[in-house]
Amino acid sequence: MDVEETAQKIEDMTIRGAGRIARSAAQAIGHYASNSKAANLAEFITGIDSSAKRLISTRPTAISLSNAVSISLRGVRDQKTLEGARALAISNSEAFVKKSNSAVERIGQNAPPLIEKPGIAITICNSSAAISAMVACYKAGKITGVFACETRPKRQGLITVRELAEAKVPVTLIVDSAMRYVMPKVSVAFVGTDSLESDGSVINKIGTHLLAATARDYGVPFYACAESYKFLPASMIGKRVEIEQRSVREIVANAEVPGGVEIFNPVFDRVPPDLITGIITEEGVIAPSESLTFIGKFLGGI
Ligand code: RI2
Repeated sequence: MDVEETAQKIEDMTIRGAGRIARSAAQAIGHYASNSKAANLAEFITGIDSSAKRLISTRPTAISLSNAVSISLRGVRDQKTLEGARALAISNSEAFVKKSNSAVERIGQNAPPLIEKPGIAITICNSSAAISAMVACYKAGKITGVFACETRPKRQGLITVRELAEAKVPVTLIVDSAMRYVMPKVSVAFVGTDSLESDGSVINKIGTHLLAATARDYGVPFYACAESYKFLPASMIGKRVEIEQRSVREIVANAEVPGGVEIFNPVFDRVPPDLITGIITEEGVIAPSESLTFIGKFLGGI
């Protein structure tokens, strides 16, 4: 799929989920590199730079997107020939997609040993990394089922229940505001991650902070599942992840509220590190306080 089509599909959320967005962006860079009709290296670099800019502009919160683009462009500008630059962009983007897919699988493998006493899990939104963890835990006999929050306004919880049911994991759909009601029955929370900051804060779908605070109130361990490329390297120098606000039409249709009523639709929130038991990455499980060291070790050069 070319850059513009990919960008539009990310914007309208036909392509969604931080990992999927990242893989699609990397593939779009690969597509540009394979199909570019640039006459020389300079033209190729100009084109790939504007492709990168277009892709990164689509959604601000998922740092996986800009990291995927940076990783796909690694070393490309230093190439001396057009063909060298083309080949490197293609191989970088292919390697990113491969690594990303295997990261999701490895996150799943890292989850079951964390659970001592089998019980019910809870999740919010739809995360391929959290699903991987929950399916692996179920197969290992470490969870007996899942409460899936509906996740207003886009209701990605419906995708989660479908995916868990397909994997034969018993799942119960709840509205978001029922999370506290069911929490006494819950043993563990697994959520996905859009981005992470160096202090160990996790940015994920709106409602995730509420879920983490509720889990803490009931002594339920709270795990964020995150591929290593979801950390924001610039957070080491104080940059914070921007929280995306989307159209209010995702919440209500035009005629549903009187004119003059303001509607606010922030789609992510930030979970502070003290509410997070652990971050499950493909490189192992870390405490939020280890995030800074983790970024230095695995994201050097972005
Ligand atoms: P994976 C999603 O964002 C959700 O917030 C989900 O938890 C997160 O991406 C990570 O998903 P959105 O695109 O990368 O639905 O684990 O706004 O699939």
